[in-house]
Parts: sequence; C-alpha cells; structure tokens
Amino acid sequence: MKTVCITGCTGQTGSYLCERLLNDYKVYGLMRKSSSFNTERINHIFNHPNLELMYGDLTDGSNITNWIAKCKPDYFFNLGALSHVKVSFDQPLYTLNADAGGVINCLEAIRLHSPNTRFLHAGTSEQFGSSSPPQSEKTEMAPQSPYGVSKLAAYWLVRNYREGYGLFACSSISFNHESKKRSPTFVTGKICRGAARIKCGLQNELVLGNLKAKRSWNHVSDIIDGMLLMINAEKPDDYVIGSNKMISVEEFAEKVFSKLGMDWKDYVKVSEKYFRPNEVPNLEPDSTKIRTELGWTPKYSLDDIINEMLDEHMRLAKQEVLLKEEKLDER
Ligand code: NAP
Ligand code: G4F
Repeated sequence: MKTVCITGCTGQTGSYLCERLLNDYKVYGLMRKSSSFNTERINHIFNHPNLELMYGDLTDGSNITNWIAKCKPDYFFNLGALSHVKVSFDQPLYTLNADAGGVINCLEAIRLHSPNTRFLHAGTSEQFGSSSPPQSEKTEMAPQSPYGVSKLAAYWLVRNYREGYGLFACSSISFNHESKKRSPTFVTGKICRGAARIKCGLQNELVLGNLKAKRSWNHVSDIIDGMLLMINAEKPDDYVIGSNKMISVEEFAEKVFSKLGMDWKDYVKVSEKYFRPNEVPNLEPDSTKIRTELGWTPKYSLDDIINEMLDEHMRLAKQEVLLKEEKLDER
C-alpha cells in the first residue's frame, strides 16, 4: 500500500484530504500537541486502521526529519501553517518560522532521507497581494502580510529544491476555500455562524471588519481535486487553483442573511478591531493552466458552498438552543 504524509491533518483541508485518501493509502498525519482537544475534524476517522497520527510541529526540524526518515512516504502534502492573515501580523516571526522555515525542514528531510517522495506545498493567492485580478501563475506577486511573504518565500524554496535537486516538489496557489468545517475565525464561517445564531435568537448582531474586500470563495473538495492532479502529474509544476468569481464580503453577507429571510444591514456592524494593517483588495483566479494541462474541473458554485455552511451552522445553533432549554429545565 502506498504511503502519504500530511501536515495540518487536524485543519480544514487536511481533514478532508485524510478522509479522501484513507481507504487507498496508509496515511501518516502530523498533529500539534494542544492543551485541549484539537481533533474535532478527524474524530470520525481517528481509529481508522490506515491512519497513524504523530505529534509534531513544522518548526521542529528534528521532529520532521525523524518522521520523514521513518515513513519515507510516496506522497507528502504540507498543509500545516499559521493560516490566519490577521494573526500573522501579531506573530510575524512565528509565521515565517512555521510557514517558510517549516517548508525548509520538510524539503531538507525529503532531500536527505526520502528523495523519491512527491511533495506538494499549500501556497496561496495571498502571495499575489495587491496585484490586479484575475491572477494567474504569471501574475506579479506582491504580498501584503507576514503570512503572504512567508508563503511566497516557501513557494520560491519549493522551486529551488525542484530545480536545484531535481525533487518532485510543487506548490498549489489556491484561492480561498471553504466548507462546513471552515473555522469561524475566517469571514465566511463567521458570517454563516453569526447569521444562524441571530436567526435562532442566540445573538443580536455580527461585528465584522473590512466589508469591501473581494475574494473568490471555492469549495475545499475542488481544491483537493486540483492538489491530487498536481501530485500525480507527469512532472512537478506550480498551479493556480480556484474558479469562482470574486464578490465582496458585504455581498457574501447579503446572500447569507437573505437565505435566512433577513436583511444583513439590520445586524452587521463594522469595527476597526478586525481591520488589518494592510489589506488585499481583490483576488480572483485565472485557472486556465490547471484546466488545460491537468483537466481540473471544479464542481461547486458559491451557492452550493453557502448552503452547505449554513445548513451546518443552523444545525449547531439549534443544538445550542436545545442545550440552553435543557439547562433551564434542570433548575
Ligand atoms: P487551517 O484550517 O487553519 O489548518 C491549519 C493546520 O495547520 C491545522 O491542522 C493546524 O493545527 C496546523 N498547524 C498550524 N501551525 C502548525 C505548526 N507550526 N506545525 C504543524 N502544524 C501546524 O487551514 P486550512 O484552511 O486547512 O489550510 C490548509 C493549508 O492551505 C494552509 O497551509 C493554508 O495556509 C493554505 N491555504 C488555505 C487556503 C484557504 O482558503 N483555506 C487558501 C490557500 C492556502 P491545529 O489544528 O492544532 O491548529
Ligand atoms: O476570511 P479571511 O480571514 O480570509 P483571507 O484573509 O482571505 O485568508 C484566507 O484565504 C487565503 C487565500 O487567499 C488563505 F491563504 C488564508 O490561509 C486564509 O484561509 O478574510 C477574508 C476577507 C479579508 O479581506 C478580511 O479583511 O474578509 C475580511 N474580513 C472582514 N471582516 C474579515 C472580517 N476577516 C475575518 N477573518 N474576520 C472578520 O471579522
């Protein structure tokens, strides 16, 4: 049976990828030690015989080296990262260490201990920063945050190791991807959760930051399809992955609230607290290269994504209401 290493397996994308591969591959997942449970997204597969989890951190080179030397995987997906753009301004050096230094740790370990491993790094549209949309592989990269800068460094490191050492190493340049497992610390999750809780009487307002920024929101399953095509391609290369047209945060909120029969303007407030020192105004993918060279065909529309996220957050909000009522009954 072929083997796969996945960093970030407790995260949104990593958990979907584990689930997708488990029946056909032996999957080794790297998870961080945390003071409370951080396996919520993989609890349903936690005891699967093909899943082996190990504690680790991308910033710990010896830990990554030992892991790769032991597993010698056929495939390696580096999905672990400090992935929150605003938090990267608060923790710039940690972000550089984890999101760029962590990639050096992976690439060096592969070069020295498992040179036949195929390596995919999760790059991001944040690398394009202030460049005009639509963005393709040829667009100038002008990142606007410690996160974007770190991911751009990682992207160049991957290219260096591919060209210098002949490793099969590639970077996906993925646009925003969402799902029912998206953390509500990101704006789509925050809006869907907030609207559902307002609908169920659990909160009165939703406080957001910059409503004018535009993003292309895609489904995580489509992005994973692209990653799998890339890592199985004849030769390693970097590809933009993303398909949906960009819309603003404001338009996203309007769609979500109207699906629940509400007017967003009655509930959404804006606070400086959620603004970033630099903003990335417009991100929209030109994914011609991956469509024509690898036959990538995305399946999810923005409406599909919002419906899935809202269903989940309505389910959670209703559960919360029931729990509250039970507590009242106990008194
Ligand atoms: P996510 O939900 O935030 O998951 C990030 C994962 O990385 C979590 O499992 C987290 O562990 C782990 N992690 C964080 N710091 C780590 C470290 N120092 N060492 C090891 N693991 C660490 O992110 P996602 O949405 O799944 O994104 C997956 C990858 O794609 C990330 O690299 C992200 O930067 C990139 N990306 C995401 C998007 C998007 O829109 N989702 C777009 C482009 C690129 P805990 O569970 O313990 O926190
Ligand atoms: O949901 P966001 O935090 O995602 P952002 O910054 O686009 O980053 C995500 O996508 C990247 C790909 O382009 C990934 F690489 C990265 O890991 C992450 O998954 O913010 C989206 C937009 C921003 O312009 C932000 O300023 O929404 C705006 N926003 C407005 N109010 C907010 C809020 N963002 C958050 N998180 N919270 C707010 O209250």
